[in-house]
Amino acid sequence: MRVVYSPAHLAHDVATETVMGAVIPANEVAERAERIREALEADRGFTIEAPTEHGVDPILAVHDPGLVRFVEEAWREARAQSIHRPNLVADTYPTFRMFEGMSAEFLASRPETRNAAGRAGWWGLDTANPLVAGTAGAARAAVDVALTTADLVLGGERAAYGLCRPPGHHAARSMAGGYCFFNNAAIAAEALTRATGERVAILDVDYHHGNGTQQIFWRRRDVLYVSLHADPERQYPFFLGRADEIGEGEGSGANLNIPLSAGTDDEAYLAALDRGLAAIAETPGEAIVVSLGFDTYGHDPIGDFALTTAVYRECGRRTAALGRRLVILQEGGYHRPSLGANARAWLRGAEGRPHDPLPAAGFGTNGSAR
Ligand code: Q9C
Ligand code: ZN
Repeated sequence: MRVVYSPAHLAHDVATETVMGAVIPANEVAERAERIREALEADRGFTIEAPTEHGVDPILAVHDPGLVRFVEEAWREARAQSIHRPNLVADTYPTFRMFEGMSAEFLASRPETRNAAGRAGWWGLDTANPLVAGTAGAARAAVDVALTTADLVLGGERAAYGLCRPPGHHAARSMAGGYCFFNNAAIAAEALTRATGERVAILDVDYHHGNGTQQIFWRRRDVLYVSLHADPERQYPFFLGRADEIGEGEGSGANLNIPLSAGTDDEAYLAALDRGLAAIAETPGEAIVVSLGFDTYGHDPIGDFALTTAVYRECGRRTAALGRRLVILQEGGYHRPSLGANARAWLRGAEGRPHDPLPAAGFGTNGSAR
């Protein structure tokens, strides 16, 4: 399988994040993508190539120009305002309750704040996406990785994999969040539907609900969004991801959320995946964008599912068995020692190759069976 990767992600070198106010070592780190790259490089069935530049237009096709400007300018602006922190992270967010009773007209007349910390709050969802000097370049490269992967599939590949970092599925049209800046999968899906004139499905198997992707395509019938994720009742992003969110207007029925319980194991997960795949099979169109996360793994530090490495091969196999073309893009997954084996298992499954774990990959007892 052809794999698209850019070393530009290394400059998004975040060191810390916060959990309910407490500073912890960052989960979304460069080592994640490097582990996956190394595992795929060690397998002769994968070839790694660089992305080509696609410019800003495909980003503006799904994102507000203000968000794009914010990501590109924020670091320089913070320095110019004598903010010399290691990360730019907001601490003040404009909850809609702040504006209760104020008209849409009045709110539209409010100027965007020029303060860098204020802007980070305006364009952000949460404190989990620190912005650093290299973030803008990395986020742009991740989009190029996604679009180049889509190009490979448009050019005839049955499946291709884009090693995107930072991830994207929490980023909405006008909002960054959850380690995400630009929504790589949404940008790729938009490019695919424009290029083919056909409907596109997005299958989101990251542990978290892809609130950004859902928001972007909420009223759209030409992009079907199907997501398996931890029930937002107990997990980030808390305010979206419930089963009764089906889309609105033209998009009514083109959004399928499958929330899952803590402890979800291989069997329960495969049953849920079959439901998601059945919904895709009912919708016409040739391309599927897969938002692939491994935070569903049993040892993931921020997830609570119980999946094994072996089941990722079966997930890849069942997804490919739909017979459609797959643009597979990396989202989350934070148990670094297992990431390489898990990605390799999923991608080999998607190619119909046997599960054959790398020896001494350094991961635990979970999932090296067979
Ligand atoms: N600071 C993805 O998997 N909340 N994003 C974590 C700890 C945010 C996960 C709380 C989790 C975002 C792409
Ligand atoms: Zn996730």
